[in-house]
Amino acid sequence: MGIQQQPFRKRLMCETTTWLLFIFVFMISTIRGQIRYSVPEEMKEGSLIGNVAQDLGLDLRRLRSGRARIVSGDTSQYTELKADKGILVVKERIDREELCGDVMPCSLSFEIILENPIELHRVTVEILDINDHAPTFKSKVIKLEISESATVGSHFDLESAYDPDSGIHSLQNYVLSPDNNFVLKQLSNADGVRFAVMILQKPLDRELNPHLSLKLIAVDGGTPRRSGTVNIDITVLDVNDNPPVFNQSLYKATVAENAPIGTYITTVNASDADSGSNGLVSYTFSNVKGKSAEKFEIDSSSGKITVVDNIDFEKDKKYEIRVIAKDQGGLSDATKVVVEVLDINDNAPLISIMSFSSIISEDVSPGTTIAVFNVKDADSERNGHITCSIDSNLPFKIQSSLTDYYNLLSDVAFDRETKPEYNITITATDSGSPPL
Ligand SMILES: *[C@@H]1O[C@H](CO)[C@@H](O)[C@H](O)[C@H]1NC(C)=O
Ligand SMILES: *[C@@H]1O[C@H](CO)[C@@H](O)[C@H](O)[C@H]1NC(C)=O
Ligand SMILES: [Ca+2]
Ligand SMILES: [Ca+2]
Ligand SMILES: [Ca+2]
Repeated sequence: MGIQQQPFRKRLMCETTTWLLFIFVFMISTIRGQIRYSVPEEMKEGSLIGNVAQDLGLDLRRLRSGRARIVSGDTSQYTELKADKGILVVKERIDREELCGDVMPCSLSFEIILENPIELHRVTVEILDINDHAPTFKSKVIKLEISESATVGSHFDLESAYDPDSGIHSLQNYVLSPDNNFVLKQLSNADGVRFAVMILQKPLDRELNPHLSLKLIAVDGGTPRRSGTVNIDITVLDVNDNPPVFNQSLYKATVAENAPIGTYITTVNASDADSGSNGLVSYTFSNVKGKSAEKFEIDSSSGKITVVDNIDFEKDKKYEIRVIAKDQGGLSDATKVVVEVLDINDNAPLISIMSFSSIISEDVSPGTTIAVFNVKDADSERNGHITCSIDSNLPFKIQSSLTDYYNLLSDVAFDRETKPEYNITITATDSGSPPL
């Protein structure tokens, strides 16, 4: 045969096919008999392995007289020969995983010796695997941090599970749940250990889902199947993929002229869906100089707009301000704030005499123009609507001519001898409240 005898392992004897073949050939020539049994692992102490007496064709008396016993004691702890009954039983719990690990098939070999005359019988007990282990992961949770900009097809290596059982009872498959964003790719390395890689198939969006919670389940092929689970906690890292957005494209406000400095106008508001500095918005006016920018001020963090200079309706009736919101990553949005100035009655009418004949002849006919005057009021509407009057006892009247122009006319015939002189006061009044 040319095969050298292998040294027995210290505690366990797990043979290769070649070794079995060797034993077989060896036994034909030197050993009287050999028997083989198959038992599952984890059998109770005292469980029957086989009827040795019967299988070897020996009677119980011969066993007794030959003081039959097990030799090659390295694995003798597991089995016991009950010579009185001629049976072989389990003496101590047999754990296939401990005995053989990955080696298949797993068996115990020993000899039964009888004396007077000496007889040697080889017994091989094959230990069959049972599915007494579930696949397990070392960690309870796998934590991953993945940028929301990760491209489809990106790979994420996952911890593999371990199931010490053999063959079909060992790890067969991985399942990922839920599988919306990722799919699993299952691979085996050279020594047959199965592992899984998670592949991004649908882009992540931190604004939609900042945290994903998945389960990786490892399953064996037993009946019933056993499984082990590890949680996969994914933190989606932000990138600046959202600009700030104003909640209104136009903000309208009013302000009374002469409003004191610090008067509140309005608050603009832009939101940014990103987190941290990518979502931190600051507000500025688009133009730093110019009438609008100098009359108002914006709080860069709150968007609150207030008055910082005197507002005069007579100079500007409306302001239009462009406001820019910018995040720390440089993305921006713009909006328009229209501030309408409300007039208040802060201007009195102003009378100017354009022409005046201070001396008139007593025989002028009634309706002769004595003076032409102009009244101006810088306010608008009612605040600038003028009425002119004179003392009603005087023999004069006022007639409006062109816009803002008035004529002072004689109303009756004069008589110098009765009254040589009149002192006339013209009063111009606007319609504001209070009137000026
Ligand atoms: C900005 O507007 C949004 C919705 O329009 C609102 O939820 C948020 O509270 C506002 N922010 C401030 C500071 O008022
Ligand atoms: C926009 O935000 C401002 C300031 O927070 C708020 O007063 C206003 O109601 C918001 N407008 C809309 C349309 O939500
Ligand atoms: Ca198993
Ligand atoms: Ca097992
Ligand atoms: Ca942003």
